[in-house]
Amino acid sequence: MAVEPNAKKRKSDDNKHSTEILSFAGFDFCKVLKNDLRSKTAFIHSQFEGKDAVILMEKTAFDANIVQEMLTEKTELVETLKNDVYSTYKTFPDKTLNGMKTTLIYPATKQHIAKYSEQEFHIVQESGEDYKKVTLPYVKNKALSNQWVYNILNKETEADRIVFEDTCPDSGFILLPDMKWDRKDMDALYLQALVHRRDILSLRDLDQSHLPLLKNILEKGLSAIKEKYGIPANKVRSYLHYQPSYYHLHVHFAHIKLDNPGFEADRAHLLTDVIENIEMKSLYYKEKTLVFKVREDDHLYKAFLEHGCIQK
Ligand code: G7M
Repeated sequence: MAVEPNAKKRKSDDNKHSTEILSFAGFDFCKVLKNDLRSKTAFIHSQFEGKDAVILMEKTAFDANIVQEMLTEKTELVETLKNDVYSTYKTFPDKTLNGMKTTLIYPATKQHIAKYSEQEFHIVQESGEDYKKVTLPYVKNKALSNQWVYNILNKETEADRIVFEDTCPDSGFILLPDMKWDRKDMDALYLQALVHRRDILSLRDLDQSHLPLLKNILEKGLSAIKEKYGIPANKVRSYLHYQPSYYHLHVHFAHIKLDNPGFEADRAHLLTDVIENIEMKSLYYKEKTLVFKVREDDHLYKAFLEHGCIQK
């Protein structure tokens, strides 16, 4: 891991709760949790000031606007193969053109470390009864904290990133870029709509009483994206995750070109389908058996095993 000299920290402007870390000085490497070759992301367990950290280092896509700047003497080439008209090179562009994206989770919990570790997944079929008996107690006791969501809703963090807000306490929401989006590459557009209501944990809680909320998010979310980024509704996927990582209702809005593992059939539920299913049957998501995949060392998997709800 690259470690810059001189640990420097400064108070972040838009986050009252934390300091901004300016280099990796002071971070102790523990282990590579996962090396994802497809997304070119390394997931690293580290420690800083005695507390666990998870670092996600991602090699980002090219910004078409700066490719031209790379074709100068500032980019060093080291030949690795030459054959007839073909040659390959290790390429070292100027560091201003060669940034990576880092996501730091600090202090990280054991669940964060487990979430980003390489491991086996299992398919679970969760009936409405299983949800009440197994999943709900897990959500209440073991799920990841929603504090980051509340910080956004309270305008304590990321306030300058808000793209749209409907302040209605029942059907309102905040729309803002997902942490994973660099906000530059429009083909990778990725936003989250976080509802103001704090009593809806997930898709499982939704019924006909929530239709105004869901329709509002769909309609105003898409029109805000069109207005701010010029991307029309027919280029945007809107969906919910089940299981989500965070149990506070939120809707994903992503460009259809975005290649994201979050679209898998055992996780993504299109918002338009959700609305229509509930319109046909109010208790659809309370009764339906929902299928999802779960990590082997997730507490939820262990809870399903203990209740004998997993087919092996
Ligand atoms: O799987 P689930 O539906 O719970 O997805 C949650 C989404 O929230 C993911 O796509 C995350 O990248 C995104 N996200 C998570 N955190 C902690 C943050 C955050 O602090 N800020 C923003 N803007 N997005 C986040």
